[in-house]
Amino acid sequence: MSFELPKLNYAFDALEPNIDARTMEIHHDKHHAGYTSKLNAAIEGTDLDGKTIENILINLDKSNGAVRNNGGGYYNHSLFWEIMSPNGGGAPSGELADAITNAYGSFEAFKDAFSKAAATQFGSGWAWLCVLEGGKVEVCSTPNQDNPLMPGTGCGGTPILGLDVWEHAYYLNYQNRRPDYINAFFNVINWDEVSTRYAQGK
Ligand code: MN3
Repeated sequence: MSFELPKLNYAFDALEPNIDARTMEIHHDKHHAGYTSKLNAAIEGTDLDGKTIENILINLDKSNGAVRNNGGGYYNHSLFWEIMSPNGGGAPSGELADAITNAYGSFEAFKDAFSKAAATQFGSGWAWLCVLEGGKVEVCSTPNQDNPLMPGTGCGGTPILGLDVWEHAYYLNYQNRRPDYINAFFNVINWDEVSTRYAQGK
């Protein structure tokens, strides 16, 4: 059994002007496809073959660079496409909104904390919102293709929102203006999907 590149639920240009079509096409069809095929090559014939991606990452041997980088890349991008939508933006409601308010005081304060985590992740990496057991939420960031499912990242819980801050995610349209890309990301967040993941993960 091997992993398959998931299809996007929307067209490459559907997130414009926040994320441009060319970036989406290269990011999905080249970068994510590359992580997928390299992950499959790395696990073929090993005892990881046939396991779920979550199981592989939770039990990861971090010295296995091929599985760490490509398994992380496979999982992170699969999440990333789903938590964005052409009909996204705004703010969450219900129990996720309550959890964010409990942790950060307000949605705006959460947005500041998440944006800061994304802006200050040095080099390539990801910013995350995670749900911990009991329903508490927490912002963190990881380098490269690491993610909070992996052991010993300093991030805990289950990721329910993630933002790719590798330059390949924004450079064509935003060049060095990472903060503008982060701000635009908030216009396309699919809070219904994030809320579903919160309910499943808490
Ligand atoms: Mn990427």
